Amino acid sequence: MTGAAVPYLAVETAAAADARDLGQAPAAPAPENNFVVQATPSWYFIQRENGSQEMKWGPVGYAVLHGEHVGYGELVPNDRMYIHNRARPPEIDRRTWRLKLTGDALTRPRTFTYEELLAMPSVTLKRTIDCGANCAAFFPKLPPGGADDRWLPVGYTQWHFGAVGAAEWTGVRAKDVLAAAGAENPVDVQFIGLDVIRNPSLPGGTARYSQVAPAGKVLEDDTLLVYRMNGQDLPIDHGYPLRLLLSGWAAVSYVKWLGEIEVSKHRIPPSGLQTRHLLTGPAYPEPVPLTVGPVRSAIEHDREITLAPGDITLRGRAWSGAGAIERVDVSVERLAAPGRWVTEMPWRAARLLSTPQPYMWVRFEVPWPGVKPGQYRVMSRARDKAGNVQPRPEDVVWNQHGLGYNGHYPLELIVAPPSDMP
Ligand SMILES: Nc1nc2c(c(=O)[nH]1)N[C@H]1C(S)=C(S)[C@@H](COP(=O)(O)O)O[C@H]1N2
Ligand SMILES: [Mo]
Repeated sequence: MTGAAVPYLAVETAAAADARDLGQAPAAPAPENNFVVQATPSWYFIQRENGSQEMKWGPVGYAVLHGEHVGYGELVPNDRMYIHNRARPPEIDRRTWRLKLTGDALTRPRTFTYEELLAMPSVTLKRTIDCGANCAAFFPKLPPGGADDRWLPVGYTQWHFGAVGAAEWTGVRAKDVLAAAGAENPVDVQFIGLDVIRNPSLPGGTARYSQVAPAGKVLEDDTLLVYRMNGQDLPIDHGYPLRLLLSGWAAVSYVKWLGEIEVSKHRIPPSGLQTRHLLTGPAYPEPVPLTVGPVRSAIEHDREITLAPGDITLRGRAWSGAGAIERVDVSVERLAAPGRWVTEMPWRAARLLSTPQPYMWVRFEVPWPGVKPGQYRVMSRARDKAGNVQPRPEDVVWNQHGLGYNGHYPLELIVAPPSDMP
């Protein structure tokens, strides 16, 4: 390690750092990681698949920032935010880039330059961003009750708790942009990205990433077209130069690298990849779009980490697409015999570390005193102000695309004395 020479160490992969130490040029990204542009060091990210970089929760509670060991504040630094890309981000020059406004609900269809958007009134909001498929790995791989082969799971990213983050977003109101193009009685709005996704199951083999949202949601005051994240230009992997932010909705609809917005007087039926973002399965007679993000929470530790015995403080964060968090409870089980978990600490109210804000995660902590060596699992269960509570894992409703899992799934931790090995 070069220590003091690298004040903010997250921007290098281990391989790049090795190459630099050896005086070599950094290597090109490996083909299995070519859907992401920035460095994603393995001490801050887990690569679930190409383009799917999960945020590790350990560094959220305890990370090296500016050379000091501290947790993240309420916002995740840009270079630590999870990434979900279906293709390599398009190369965009914002001097020639245009946002096209099209569709039969516009009386003045037009384009916007980057500067024109920047000149419009700007809004800055703190918002959690949570992948609709976050926690998908915790779904049983078959629907409860049967191996009906119509409902075998299709492939989806096996996220654990870390397809989530929070940032301060700056942009223009979508409604101002629609008004400047003369929108009249819009019904549905389609947001189309400039990335081209290749998948043999798509008609023609390719599609642009796009999502449809009802005009009612798009015209809300906190629906933004975002160009800044935590005060900086949107990073390439997060949608440079412009992305959508639909406050409270699952991030699958926050289209990145926006190129076109189609404003329609009619319903726009889901097409292409959009059909994978619907809730389908035995519990859904008709496919249902995933809109509002579920209430979820996570503990600020990586899986199966070893903690020292003694007094432990469990910390975590809870969030909901339906608004603000109301309370969080935490419980702990201990492995008493192989396969047999017993209650170690019954559900106990956690202390919220700030006043919960709508659509922002809130930090919580709970003391866990006098912990003895053993194998434990910790669960956090959040409730939002709308009354939604995280269900028991066995009560989560299965769906074929692995969306919306929010059971209070356990995180396994080991408590053991420090090793006396040299
Ligand atoms: N154009 C485009 N937009 C996209 C995606 C994508 O693959 N292409 N992924 C979506 C999904 S599923 C998620 S969870 C969020 C991830 O945003 P982030 O990578 O900035 O965290 O972007 C959404 N917007
Ligand atoms: Mo996602």
